[in-house]
Amino acid sequence: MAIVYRIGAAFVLGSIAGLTIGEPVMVLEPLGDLFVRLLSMIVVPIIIFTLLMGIKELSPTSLGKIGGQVVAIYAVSSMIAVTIGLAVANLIEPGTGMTLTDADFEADEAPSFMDVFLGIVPENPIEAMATGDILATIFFVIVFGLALVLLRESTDDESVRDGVETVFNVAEAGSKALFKVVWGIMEYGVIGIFALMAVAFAEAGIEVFSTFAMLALTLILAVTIHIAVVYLGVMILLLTQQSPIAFLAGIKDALLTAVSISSSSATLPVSMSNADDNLHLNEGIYSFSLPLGATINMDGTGMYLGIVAIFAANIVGASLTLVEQVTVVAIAVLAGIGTAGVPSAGLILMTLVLTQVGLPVAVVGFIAGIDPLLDRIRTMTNVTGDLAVATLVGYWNGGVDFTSGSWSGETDLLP
Ligand code: DAS
Repeated sequence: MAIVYRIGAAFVLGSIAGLTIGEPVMVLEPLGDLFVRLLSMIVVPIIIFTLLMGIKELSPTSLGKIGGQVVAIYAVSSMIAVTIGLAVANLIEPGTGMTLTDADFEADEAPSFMDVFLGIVPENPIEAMATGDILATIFFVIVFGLALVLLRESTDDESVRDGVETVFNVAEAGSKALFKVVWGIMEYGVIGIFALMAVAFAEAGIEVFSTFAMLALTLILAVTIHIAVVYLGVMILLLTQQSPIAFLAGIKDALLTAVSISSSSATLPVSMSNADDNLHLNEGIYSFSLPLGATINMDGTGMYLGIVAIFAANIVGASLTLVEQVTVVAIAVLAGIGTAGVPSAGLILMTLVLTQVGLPVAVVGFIAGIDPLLDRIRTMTNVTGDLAVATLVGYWNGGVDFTSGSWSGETDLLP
């Protein structure tokens, strides 16, 4: 049986065990804690390797005007997505009325915005990685990666160019190896989630279901607003004067694939064929922007990270200051850049977001059980965003017409 169904079964059976057996299931608590620790273990290395992979694609020659447009729109739409997530979460307040008692949350004083801003630049990058300071780690890896790309383009020394390729090859092997580790962790997750759900329901009782329902509702509402307003309303209808219905119809294969496999990266071949056959976008545009988007553009994920930050704060009876919520936006956008579109990517990123704002990481294990369901919603949103941006950039660089299928523009991306 596919892992996603086994996790779903563990979620349900663990919940039932917690509700029916009660206190004795507390003995399982270490098994749940282990699952959370395993997820936390790979956050920093997975960010470093996948971010280097994403930057490798940003070669200055292709970066150019179009690349700059693509990256700029990805950044803006991700910030809007996380902000919508936080706004909807502040409205619905998921997680209120329930406490996660074993969350050892201590309300440390809120950092000032300047502390957070300056803190992005690490005094010691290795220490930042070792202490899990993700914003500083991402900042250093982006700077280092761009330096490698510029060195590769500018040097005449073959050995230096080979050296740069070696670094990127190590990053590629490392990210592929770590995604295998993710699968292994999710295999163990069946046991870990059973334990976490049993403990959660033994401690909190039946009202936990309403808590999960509120979390799912918050995500669905935020995603609907973002897709309807930002993608369909602004990008497709307003800016490219194309029919939003034709857009959705054109990308339905990619959306169904994304919902089924919960991986933007694995959906890429379908996204590209929809972009070519149905949206009639120029290959020079989509062959650059879609792979990049699958790696660095994860609006659904970023939005969810903002929602979970509010959810976690409510569960421990805390509230996030505006500075902390802005910090969450920065981390969610940067973290979304740093992780490839693979199943449970959002679950892994959740640990770093919560750690950075001092919220209990135990919440990750707690909601891991419903993550396979919420992951599908996030992935579908991520893929929709990638295709909407490819359409907009295609329109800006020569025109797009879903119906006629004629491409009128020229780009400098095609070799
Ligand atoms: N599954 C991720 C993706 O492929 C999304 C996530 O985990 O948030 O985009």
